[in-house]
Amino acid sequence: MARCIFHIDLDAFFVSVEQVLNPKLKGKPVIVGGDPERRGVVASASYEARPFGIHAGMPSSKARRLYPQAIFIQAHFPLYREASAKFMKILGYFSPHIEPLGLDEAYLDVTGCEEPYSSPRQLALAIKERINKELKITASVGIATCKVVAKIASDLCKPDGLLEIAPGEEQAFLNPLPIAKLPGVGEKTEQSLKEMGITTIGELASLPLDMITRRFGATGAVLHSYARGIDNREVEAPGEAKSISQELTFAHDTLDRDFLEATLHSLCQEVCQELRSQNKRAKCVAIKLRYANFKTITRQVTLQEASDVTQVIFATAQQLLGKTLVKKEKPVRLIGIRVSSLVGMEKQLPMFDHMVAKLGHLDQAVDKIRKKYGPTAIKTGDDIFSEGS
Ligand code: DCP
Ligand code: CA
Repeated sequence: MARCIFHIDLDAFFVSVEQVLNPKLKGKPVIVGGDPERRGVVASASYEARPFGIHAGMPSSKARRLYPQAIFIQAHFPLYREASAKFMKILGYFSPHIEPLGLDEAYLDVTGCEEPYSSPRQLALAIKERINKELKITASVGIATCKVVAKIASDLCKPDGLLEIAPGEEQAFLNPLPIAKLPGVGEKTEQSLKEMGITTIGELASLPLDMITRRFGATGAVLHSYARGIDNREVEAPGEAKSISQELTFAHDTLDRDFLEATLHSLCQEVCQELRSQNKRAKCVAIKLRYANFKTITRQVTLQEASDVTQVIFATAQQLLGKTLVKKEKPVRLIGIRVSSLVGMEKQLPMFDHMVAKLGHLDQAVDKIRKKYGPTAIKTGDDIFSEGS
């Protein structure tokens, strides 16, 4: 299933916070930053000041030369931090998968979170509306199947914008854009690329990979895949574990479906026990199969609600396995399970499903006994089922 990633960025953030406190500043050329007399730099410029060439990072003295009538304000960081905390909290109502970038930007993975909205676009509008209502600040949202395209989209639709790049449209969207729009292309890389005759993202995408890696090394390979709209990075809070996985290579390749399921079950148990010991739940479940000819495939699905319940994770993995095996009748040499998009307990909604809650209590009891008496001390009904089948 294609992912649905939002990049949300508040417009002229420092300026917008100042305008909320002093509404007389609204609609005016406002510049927040260091003192022009003291070699300060511009931190944020209102959209009314930007046509004069004023932008963040420029010396304030230069900004004043370009636009003497502009209103200069010193930065008030505690106010911006307070607004930032409110912003991130709002995003948390819409998806547990938030990756903040600085104070006023974040990625949000909303795959499977659209409910009760009719589309990602409606969800994005609801987020924008909520930010506007609570913070009185406009935000711009880019929607795409990956982070890099979502980020470029939000940048292009500023201010107060919403730009959705449909799955499959990534390359066509990126092709005509100047390479400087690609995150990771700074002034130096832009210059080097221009020397190679590359000015657009499409031109970079169509170059052979080895030509780019010879010139820019591993960074070049990353930029090349971004230029093609390929970015597998997950949305994750900094410092959080990416995923938990277990896999097993068989002594003999097998086609035995029951044996594969039983193995998958025991791998799920190990992974879920690890999840619970880290106080985490997983939103994504993936299985991996390597066939006798070493061809390896993965299949992934996003759960409605994050879970650490063995039976829930196993049932999902089992379905993925079933779908995969229907299509391929080739002997399998390795099977694996990976859970990702991990969320902490504090971000969890209460468990509404009574049955799932009960299974969760059972897991906790089993964990306790296994911790005390070893992994084979207790068997649950589904263990016995796996063995017997
Ligand atoms: N910032 C800064 N110095 C910079 C760039 C940014 O102090 N060189 C601060 C001030 C900005 C905030 O970070 O308000 C967010 O940076 P952005 O690049 O997102 O800029 P803005 O939010 O001001 O404008 P935009 O509407 O383009 O997002
Ligand atoms: Ca911003």
